[in-house]
Amino acid sequence: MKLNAEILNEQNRRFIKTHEPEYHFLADKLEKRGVDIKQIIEKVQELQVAIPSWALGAGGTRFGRFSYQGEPASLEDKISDVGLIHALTNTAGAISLHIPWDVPGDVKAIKELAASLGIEFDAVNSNTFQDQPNMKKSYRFGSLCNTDSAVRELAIQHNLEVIDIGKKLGSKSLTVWLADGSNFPGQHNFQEALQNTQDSLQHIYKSMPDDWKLFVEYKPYEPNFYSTVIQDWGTSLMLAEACGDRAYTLIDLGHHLPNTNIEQIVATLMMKGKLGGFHFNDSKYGDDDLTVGSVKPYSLFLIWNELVYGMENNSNNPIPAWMIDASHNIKDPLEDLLQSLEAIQIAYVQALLVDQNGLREAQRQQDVTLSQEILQDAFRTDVRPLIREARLLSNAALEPLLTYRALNLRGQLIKERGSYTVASGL
Ligand code: AOS
Ligand code: ZN
Ligand code: ZN
Ligand code: ZN
Repeated sequence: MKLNAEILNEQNRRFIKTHEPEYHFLADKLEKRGVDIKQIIEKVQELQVAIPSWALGAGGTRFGRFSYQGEPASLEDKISDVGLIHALTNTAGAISLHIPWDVPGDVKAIKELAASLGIEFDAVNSNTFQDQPNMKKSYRFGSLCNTDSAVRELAIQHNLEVIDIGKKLGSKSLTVWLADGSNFPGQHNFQEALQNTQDSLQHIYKSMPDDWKLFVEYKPYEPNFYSTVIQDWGTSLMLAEACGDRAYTLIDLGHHLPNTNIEQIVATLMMKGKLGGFHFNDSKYGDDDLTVGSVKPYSLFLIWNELVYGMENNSNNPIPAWMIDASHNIKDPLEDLLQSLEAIQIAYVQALLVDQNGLREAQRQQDVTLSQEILQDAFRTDVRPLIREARLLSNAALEPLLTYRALNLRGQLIKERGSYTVASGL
């Protein structure tokens, strides 16, 4: 199923009367303050967030999984789902694959399908946290960190295969997230586990093409509950530095202990030019992988504020590779992703509205109250009309979620794919 401009235009007609006055009211107000609306709209149109292949089906917990009707059953289905989200929002122009969940059969056909929908292949993800059928050795006690060199070699070779698949598709980066760690004190020699991991990552890094980036993701706990080899941004940064210039830290918002100041981590890494990848989600307790902005929208704004500052001031840092890393158990996964994309855009635009000069001046004057006011003024602006306008100008949907429902897109997917589907991979 494919959406075209005609279908979307017809839907947009229903909302245009409400949109226009709301947009002009906001645009006038901001322009009077000296905000360059055109530039902000362009930035919104440029922002593209990759969708991970595993977010397109309903996820689950260790207690069970409730499948969602009409889920994608193949890589082709997953790409066309991302195509739908991208047509509605003009913000999801990339997909991030997980190997071996998404090994492409006919590479040429897959590439053509993606290109026809305006979808690029973002970072490829390796998987050494699950054993695959017929493996000679097991990852039970870790992969790149394992005390057994044969297991480490197996995990390294897997990463090289993932790079090969990515090369064929046109990906330019590899994301490594390791489940490696220990469940009980004494299980690991911490130094040996870290050293093995570093050696293995260096091997993988050296095997990447010259124009590729390596993203090293950290996470404090889970699936291991006593120690995790790459537990925090410091460890990730250390490993990235040990690998080389094209190795970077990847921040996943859910990978922090409660109340960690993530925006400060963003600032620190960008100052060093080492923030390469970014996984959006939200959480209350741990790696909950909930809809972006659903629990802590002000934190999301403060994080974007540092991202915007870094993009404007740290030319040594590449523009991070944006991805949503969420996985929902009970909602329609496509609706969940539409909500996440909107939340990302809202926080981004609010951060773009921060009066940077005023803030720097207030900071110099040690005016704590004014500094806080400047941030909160931006955060409390309802920027949705601006985002709608950006979508309208890109021939996308003024109201993606309402349009998705009005067109009964889930119903059509169920008709095509059937009611009792289980997304491939997970
Ligand atoms: C795991 O917790 C990490 O967030 C990974 O980035 C990702 O979710 C995983 O590779 C998919 O299973
Ligand atoms: Zn992640
Ligand atoms: Zn995670
Ligand atoms: Zn997560």
